[in-house]
Amino acid sequence: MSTRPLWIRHASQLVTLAGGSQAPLTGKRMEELSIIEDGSVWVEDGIIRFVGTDQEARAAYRDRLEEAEVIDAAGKLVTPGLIDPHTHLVFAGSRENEFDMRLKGATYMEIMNQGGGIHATTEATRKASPETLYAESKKRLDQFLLHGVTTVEAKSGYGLTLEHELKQLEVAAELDRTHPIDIVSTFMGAHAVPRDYRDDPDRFVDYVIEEMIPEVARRKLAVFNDVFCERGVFTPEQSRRILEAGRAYGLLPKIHADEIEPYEGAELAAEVGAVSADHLLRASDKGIAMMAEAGVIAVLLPGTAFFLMAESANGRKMIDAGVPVAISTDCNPGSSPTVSLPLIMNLGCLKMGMTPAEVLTAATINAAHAIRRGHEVGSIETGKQADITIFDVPNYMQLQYRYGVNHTHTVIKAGVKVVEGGRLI
Ligand code: IZC
Ligand code: ZN
Repeated sequence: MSTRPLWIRHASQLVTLAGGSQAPLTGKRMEELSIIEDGSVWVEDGIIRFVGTDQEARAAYRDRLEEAEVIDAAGKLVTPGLIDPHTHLVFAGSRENEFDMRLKGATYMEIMNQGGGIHATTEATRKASPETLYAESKKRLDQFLLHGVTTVEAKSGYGLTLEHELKQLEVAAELDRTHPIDIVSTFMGAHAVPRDYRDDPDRFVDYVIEEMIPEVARRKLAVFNDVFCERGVFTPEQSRRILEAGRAYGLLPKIHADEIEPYEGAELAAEVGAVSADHLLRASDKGIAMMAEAGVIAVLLPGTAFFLMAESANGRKMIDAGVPVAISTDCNPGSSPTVSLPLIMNLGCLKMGMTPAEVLTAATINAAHAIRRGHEVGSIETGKQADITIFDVPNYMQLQYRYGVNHTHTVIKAGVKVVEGGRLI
């Protein structure tokens, strides 16, 4: 089916992020945004067909200019659609009571050990029907889209039984089919040890390995397999077993590593060849060096550190050590209940020592690689899917500088306009 071409014209800055489709950008290359002024993009059948200056586009499409629907991006910033590579999108309920408890001095882990935290969300998610979960999660997805995000990763991990993990993953699959945002699913049965397995966590690990992973893989409900490797949750040894078992079924490893305490999670990520290690607030220098060597992507979540009142991961040190860095909201009901990836990018600058150029790379092409989509999305290049966001600021630095405001103006998903003038269409 052929549709009318879409022609984005006169972008004040067209940030293409060209050249990173094969592998994530590292080191100094994270600042190479490949910017075109008075930029122009020609989109046809959902695919980017031409990228250049307005003058070049006019010459290339001389005979067809009248055919196209024009989007005037004068005075605006055009970037690849933002990509969020770490969310706990599908859940029920809310935990503002824990926010209040934490403000009075309780810690995240204390609340979890008393049956709150992930356990509270698990209880609410088990009780919720697929329809309720779908409706709640769709609201969040709409908000992601309104913030310029066109692809998200989504984890299970609030079911913690085969039945309820499958329910969460089925809802994510249904959202992927019906919502403009593309969803890449991660199985995270090892998100917490359920209360009824408290006295024998290894028995739960066996259950994840023997019953959950094979069924999730058989139903093709996930691309990745993730584990919360943290003191008091899953040990590095248990995490390794779970990640290796997943890999045997074709699920690629990801890991929640060194979030609350140093626990050699970064080292484990490198040893198992994880696609990404996420959080890394307390990662060791040795772990960071091992990740750089193994090419493990660091998915950094400064909103979580902010919301837990903890010190952020050292993004600067990781980039300087050669680790490819991506950035994400960690959208979840406990430690980061936000969908604003642009706000998280601002925290990347202020709390992790990254530059506005580096955080933009981290939220586009490197984020795409963190979910194995670097060949399809994450940059504005000929042949790639036309996922494009237009912000109402004249340059990429203002996106971070004028913080706390949603500057998203227009969002194009697979060549179709889905947000215009800051509203869903
Ligand atoms: O619901 O608390 N850290 N998992 C690991 C989370 C935060 C999500 C939650
Ligand atoms: Zn997480």
